[in-house]
Amino acid sequence: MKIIKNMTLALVFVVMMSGYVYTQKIIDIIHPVRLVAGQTADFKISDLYYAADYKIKFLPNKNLEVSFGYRDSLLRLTSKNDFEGITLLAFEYGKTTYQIPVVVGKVRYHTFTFKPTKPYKYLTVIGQFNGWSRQYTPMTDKNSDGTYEIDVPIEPGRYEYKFYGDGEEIVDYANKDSVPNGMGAYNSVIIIEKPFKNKVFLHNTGVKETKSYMLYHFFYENQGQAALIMKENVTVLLDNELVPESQIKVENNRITLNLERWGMKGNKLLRVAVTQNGQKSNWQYIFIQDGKPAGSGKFNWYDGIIYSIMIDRFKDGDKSINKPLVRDSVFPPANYNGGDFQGIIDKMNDGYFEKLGINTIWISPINDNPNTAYREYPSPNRWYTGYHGYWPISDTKVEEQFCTMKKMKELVNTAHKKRDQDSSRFCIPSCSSGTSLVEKTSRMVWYLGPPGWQKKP
Ligand SMILES: [Ca+2]
Ligand SMILES: [Ca+2]
Ligand SMILES: [Ca+2]
Repeated sequence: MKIIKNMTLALVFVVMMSGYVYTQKIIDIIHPVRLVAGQTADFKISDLYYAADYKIKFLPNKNLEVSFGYRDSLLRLTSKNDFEGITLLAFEYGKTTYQIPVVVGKVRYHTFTFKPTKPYKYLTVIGQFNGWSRQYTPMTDKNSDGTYEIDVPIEPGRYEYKFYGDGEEIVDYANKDSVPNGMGAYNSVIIIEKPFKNKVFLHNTGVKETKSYMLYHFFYENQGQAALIMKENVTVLLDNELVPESQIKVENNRITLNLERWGMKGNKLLRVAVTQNGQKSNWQYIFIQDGKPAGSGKFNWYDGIIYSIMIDRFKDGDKSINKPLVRDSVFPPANYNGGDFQGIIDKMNDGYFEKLGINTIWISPINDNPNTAYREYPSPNRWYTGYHGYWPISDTKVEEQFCTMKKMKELVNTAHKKRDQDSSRFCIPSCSSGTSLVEKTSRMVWYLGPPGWQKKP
């Protein structure tokens, strides 16, 4: 008996341990963080992903100085070595090594200069790049040669600007490029060119499958490129983990990833990007389901082409239940306009969504909203109704101007019938936020969800 008891305890321990290991897996996709070259930035690690705890260990990175405090879970990154591009910051958690993609970009400065014809006590440059602020960019003449200067950090683009001296706006007479400012005067114009002249793009050129491998093909396009790319220029992540170089082949700007099929079960995200001489390509994101790109087989939610319906504004299918608020002060576009469940059913039966290529419908909240109006606080203080559905007052009653729960079920059944006929999808009612009803409302979402979802809580 005692042995059995001990075995039971051991079993409980094993179960607990496996539970422990399970919690040590990061499910969230960690999105790239941005850093300015040569500068330091702080990131709250819990903003990057969720985990039961943040007892993680960062591995050294040649382009980043890294410090991490367990107590405040603050990650401090400084880019070093004048690096620009994409680098992966690796950390260990549980038994897995994860990667945080870090995108480092340099800030470009433009020097504005102005040689005034008379002395100014206070001179500054104002423009679209600084919101025409008269405070942030004062100009100085450090070498006393009569020309005032300032270096302004500025993104590529076209900007209108002026100088501002002692209460007076001054056009840059040294710059011939100016445009009327709509107030009877002129603004000077400057164009800041992009730092890289070459247009680069990473193309997804398809997938092939063999018995034990999936082969993902890409082509890196870069006209005027100095040298072909090598493996070290290619960043490949499967979920948050590094795809080792042994699985990457690069030849004449063509990239092939050889991924073993057995490791590709379930839903995964493949992310690929190229960075060369500081210039970054786009990211190619490929959602994968059991090794194949989502959409190549059975329906996946990533394939959902969503039509978002605000019920009241979509189609008035049943005029007998229209009951807009009778109140002069209600702003007419903010009153009920008559859209309802019947209108959506009619359009589904018309084949309207299929013609548009829509396979998923998302409808606004269906909960009963108050039959009164509320006034917006900021001016012009108009009165609004709850036509949008985001002011729920009941977690069981359906808004009477949309119809009844019975009609809602008819809508759901119509969508299901469509799905069974031609792979159209079902609608997901939005969940209201900011009220105590959120939890209950989201249960409603589950209950109305498609097959395969949790039926009832
Ligand atoms: Ca000067
Ligand atoms: Ca109606
Ligand atoms: Ca109501």
